[in-house]
Amino acid sequence: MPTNLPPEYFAVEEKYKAAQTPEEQIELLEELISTIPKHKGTDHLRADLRRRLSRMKEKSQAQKKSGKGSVSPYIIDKEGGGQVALIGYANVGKSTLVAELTNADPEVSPHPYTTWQPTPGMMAIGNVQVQVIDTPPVDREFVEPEFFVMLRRADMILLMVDLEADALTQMEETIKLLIENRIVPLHLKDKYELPGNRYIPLLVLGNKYDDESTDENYHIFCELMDDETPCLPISALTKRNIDVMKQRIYDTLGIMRIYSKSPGKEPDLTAPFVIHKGATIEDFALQLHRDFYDNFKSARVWGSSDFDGQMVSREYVLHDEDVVELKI
Ligand SMILES: Nc1nc2c(ncn2[C@@H]2O[C@H](COP(=O)(O)OP(=O)(O)OP(=O)(O)O)[C@@H](O)[C@H]2O)c(=O)[nH]1
Ligand SMILES: [Mg+2]
Repeated sequence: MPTNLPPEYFAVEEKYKAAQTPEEQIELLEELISTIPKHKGTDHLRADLRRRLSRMKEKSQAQKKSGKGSVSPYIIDKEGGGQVALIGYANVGKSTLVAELTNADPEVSPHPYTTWQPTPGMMAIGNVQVQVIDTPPVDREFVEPEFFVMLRRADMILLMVDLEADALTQMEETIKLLIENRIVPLHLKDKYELPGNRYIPLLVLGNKYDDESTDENYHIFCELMDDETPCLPISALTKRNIDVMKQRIYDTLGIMRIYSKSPGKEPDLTAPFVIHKGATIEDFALQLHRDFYDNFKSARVWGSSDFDGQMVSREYVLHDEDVVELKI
């Protein structure tokens, strides 16, 4: 037991010991963890308590399975052009990336096991907003079952590894854990094809690739890993390669931007509609409004293939950044 715990710790600990219901215990245990100062001497204590907390939550969830209960923080409504879950071992830099690139403000700390609830934030890729979820560390011992429920719903997984640590083990162990939970990275689909599996695009991010002095770490990682796994070195801290990362995410999500135009007016190029690649005029009309879908008489397109206001059919397949005018 570290000796430098603050008095609040002991006060909350007393209450925790006296708690009567599992809900009360969970709440007080969360409070207890928040009273512990973060430094090397408390890493073990915090990890132990988190483990206990996650077991208690798991138990209480199993009891509540009949239906009722509070809404899980792992059920996150999708927003924007896609939902991307950022996962990885403790301390690799997940929260740093989310704090730097989105409107969310998760806690960052040099000590492991800082994040213990998922936090979504919106990240701009050009004029498209994409949702990125910061998540608690992947750790076999206390990952919550709902973590995998969240991942199944996501459109893409970013698996962050720490190039300054054992990045290969981090990557292999995490992928193993995903597959055990029937979440298969898309590039491994042929190897693990089974009914009930969820196949999802995955990009490995080798973080802490701050400057040239860290290049060697990435070269070593690349030599050890296979050629199939999509991978990109980045630095959440110095933002090295962040634009490349954004482009990779955009391409992987399989989305495109379509601008809507009213007859006789200019389109608003700052506010695209985001739609899946391969979408037709009809799909776009449906996304705008059911009334458009039911009633539009003609459509004109500017943009792709030098189109300059040509009339197109309902089945016309749109391209990224097309401008569309629907006439009712
Ligand atoms: N050098 C370097 N340090 C980084 C980088 N990204 C994050 N860090 C540092 O790594 C430590 C951990 O960062 P966090 O963002 O809290 O890591 P995390 O993955 O969210 O950790 P958990 O919440 O414990 O899972 C902090 O000290 C960060 O400043 C990076 O790109 N380069
Ligand atoms: Mg974190």
